[in-house]
Amino acid sequence: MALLKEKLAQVIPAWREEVKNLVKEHGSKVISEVTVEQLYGGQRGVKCLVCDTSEVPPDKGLIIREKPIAELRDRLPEEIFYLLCTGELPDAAALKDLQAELEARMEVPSYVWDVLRAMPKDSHPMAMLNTAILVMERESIFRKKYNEGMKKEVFWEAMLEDALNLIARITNVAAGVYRMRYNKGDLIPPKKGVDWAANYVHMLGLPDPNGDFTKLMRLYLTLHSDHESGNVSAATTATVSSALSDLYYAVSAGLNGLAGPLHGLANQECLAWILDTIKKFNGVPTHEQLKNYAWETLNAGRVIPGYGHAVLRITDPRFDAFLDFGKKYCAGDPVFETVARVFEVVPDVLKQVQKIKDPWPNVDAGSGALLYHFGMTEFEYYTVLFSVSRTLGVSAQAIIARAMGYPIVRPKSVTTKWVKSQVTAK
Ligand code: CMX
Repeated sequence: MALLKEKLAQVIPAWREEVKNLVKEHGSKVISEVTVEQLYGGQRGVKCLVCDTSEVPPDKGLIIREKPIAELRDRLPEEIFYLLCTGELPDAAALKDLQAELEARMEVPSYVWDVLRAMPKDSHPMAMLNTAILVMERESIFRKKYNEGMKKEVFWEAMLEDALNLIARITNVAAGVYRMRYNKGDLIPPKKGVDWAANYVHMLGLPDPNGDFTKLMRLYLTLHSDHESGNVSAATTATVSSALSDLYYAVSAGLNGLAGPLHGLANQECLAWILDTIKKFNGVPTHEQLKNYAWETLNAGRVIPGYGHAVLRITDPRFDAFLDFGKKYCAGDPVFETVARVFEVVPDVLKQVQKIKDPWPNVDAGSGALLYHFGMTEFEYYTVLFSVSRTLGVSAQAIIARAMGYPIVRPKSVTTKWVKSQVTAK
């Protein structure tokens, strides 16, 4: 038995017991309320989901299994997956074992490439990625075993199988999307004996003479892996998977949400905004020019991409990690210098707009400039990278949800007429 599966088999019984007792002893206690404003405001702040893989306190940012993301910057993404699933970082043997599992599952069925080749040439890379995930649904172990009468107690084992297959192949698929969509030549097969992110870089085929792009990819895939479960991609994956739709259906659905401009697509829009400013001002803009351009954007009724957050009220620690990386590896690059200068100017502008609750940069504000620096200039593709990483988190969440036997998600909706009757009565 693979070591990750062995570890999960060890920890799951205690988690089940803990939640069973919690519900038994405190099942009727109130932990959150909903105001009318929240009801019509995207349910902000309503505590109605459980997520044990990570949490995002507004004043601290991402914490994975009680470890702040700043402490995990140098970890490999596959170590993060193990941490998300089990609550512990893997030891050397468990990491090696997980890497071997992924390596053994990396081959993408040839029909996936046939389907992608048949798509219109101008398809968005996210539509290509999500189509590829969906066509692989026929590979689902969960669906097969469910149809054979698998018991509920072992749902998680089949989910883990699907997750490992999907995670192993998604870098291969994503690299293939890149090479096909941007006419980069033949697909590059995966190689043996390298870590997950390094293999992705290898299959993308971009030059990486001193390994710095691989370092960025490891960081990128670690930082975007999880962000609790209320965001669009995670909540969607969890809802779809709660219907016992298998992981291919669930992850494809969640990543379709990530393709929205207010969520994962913001990273492509962010770099576009930065490049526009450089073009407009013929180089790295001055502080004054940036301030004026930020106001121009706001006055035109547009958002400044990469700034603001539904939960955070500080500079996103993931942005800090990218900024530090950029200072070390991309100093002097005008695109990176502009990102750094925007950070010096834009928060003060946004603070003056009363309705904006968070004037600080989120994860998307800096990542695009770093990818651009290493030659990945097709910014429509950036959300695919986010998706590859986020697959780690949403898959871990889905494995745990099935292990815990959580039921189908079905909150209650109400009509506006009912809301009116409630508030008038009160
Ligand atoms: N520029 C301009 N206006 C902004 C803004 C920004 N960066 N951030 C928030 N606002 C506006 C909102 O559009 C909203 O305006 P309306 O009331 O007119 O609709 C108002 O301020 C209040 O918004 P909020 O409560 O502060 O933020 P929300 O929780 O509604 O939205 C987010 C959060 C991320 C969608 C928003 O800040 C935004 O659109 N930012 C730019 C896009 C972006 O960077 N998205 C990536 C987020 C990371 C991710 O999830 O992937």
